[in-house]
Amino acid sequence: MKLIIQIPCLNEEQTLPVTLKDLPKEIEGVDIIETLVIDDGSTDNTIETARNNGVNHIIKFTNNKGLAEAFMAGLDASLKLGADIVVNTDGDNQYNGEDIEKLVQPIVLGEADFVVGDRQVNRIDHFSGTKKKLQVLGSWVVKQVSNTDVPDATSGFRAISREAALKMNVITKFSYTLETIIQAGKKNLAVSHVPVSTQEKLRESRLFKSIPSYIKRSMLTIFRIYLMYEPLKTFLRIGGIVFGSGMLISGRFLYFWMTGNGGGHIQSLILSAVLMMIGFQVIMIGLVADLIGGNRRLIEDALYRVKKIELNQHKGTNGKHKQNKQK
Ligand SMILES: Nc1nc2c(ncn2[C@@H]2O[C@H](COP(=O)(O)OP(=O)(O)O)[C@@H](O)[C@H]2O)c(=O)[nH]1
Ligand SMILES: [Mg+2]
Repeated sequence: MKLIIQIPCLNEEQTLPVTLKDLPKEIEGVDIIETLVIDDGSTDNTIETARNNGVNHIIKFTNNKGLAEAFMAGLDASLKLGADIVVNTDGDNQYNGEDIEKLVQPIVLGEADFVVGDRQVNRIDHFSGTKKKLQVLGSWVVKQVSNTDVPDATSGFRAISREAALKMNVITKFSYTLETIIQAGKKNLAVSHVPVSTQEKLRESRLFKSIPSYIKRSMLTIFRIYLMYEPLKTFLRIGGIVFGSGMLISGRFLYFWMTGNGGGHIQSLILSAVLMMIGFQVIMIGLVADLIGGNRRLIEDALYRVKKIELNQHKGTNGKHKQNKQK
């Protein structure tokens, strides 16, 4: 069993050495542990630092592409390197390397495909009251829309099985954390969580810039991903409410009309017709979105199979390289 620990980094030369030093050298049930740093266009010496501290694999982006893209590039490279499990951790030593053993256990034992490290946010001293409340609320929303019971949705400390990594397709730019959980839930992967400890804060968070922007981006991500997986339900509800209101107003008009007081209610009749038309359109959009959703599932399945073929071929060429070298 091969484990690759991936660390997305943006200017982490100060904190990367401590992070790397804390990573476990051996774990029960795992034969090989390797490290992978994804450098997202850092302007400091992150790459040299990674090299000097014995990182096995480095991916370098020429410019800053954002955390979600770095995360996906890491998963892709880990699959090509033959990882059976991928662990994602942060370059600022927020998470405790020792906990990686706990994090991968459910996957090693074949009990889970996707394990999230639960920081027990309320216990973190350096999080402000507002940040704690926001994280708890965010996690609650993610729980509702994803049908999972992950208590700490924004935790970047995760273990992912090879199978789950093959199925992940992150499309939002902001952060992979919420999207991957919703996807894992909607794709029926075995999602699990374990309590983990956090370390002393070494620097300010770069993702949590301001509260309003954080809320806006998170809500937008959750809404988009939910809509992608449940378009019919969402549009049926919205359309149903609008159409229903129109029907009620129509009913009221009919009542007046039948009791001989139909005159003077034309305005409400127009309103009711408009509402019913809009409601009907929204329901129609839901049907179209549902058809597109069906298509997406087919595309995702094709992508999954293509990735598998690609990885098999990759394994073949890698083997050949090795043989050539031996000659
Ligand atoms: N690839 C990439 N990584 C980033 C970016 N911003 C932050 N990170 C990395 O994401 C991880 C978490 O970032 P951090 O600022 O500690 O946010 P926190 O999770 O709120 O503490 C660290 O390993 C950072 O190096 C970015 O723009 N691109
Ligand atoms: Mg941090």
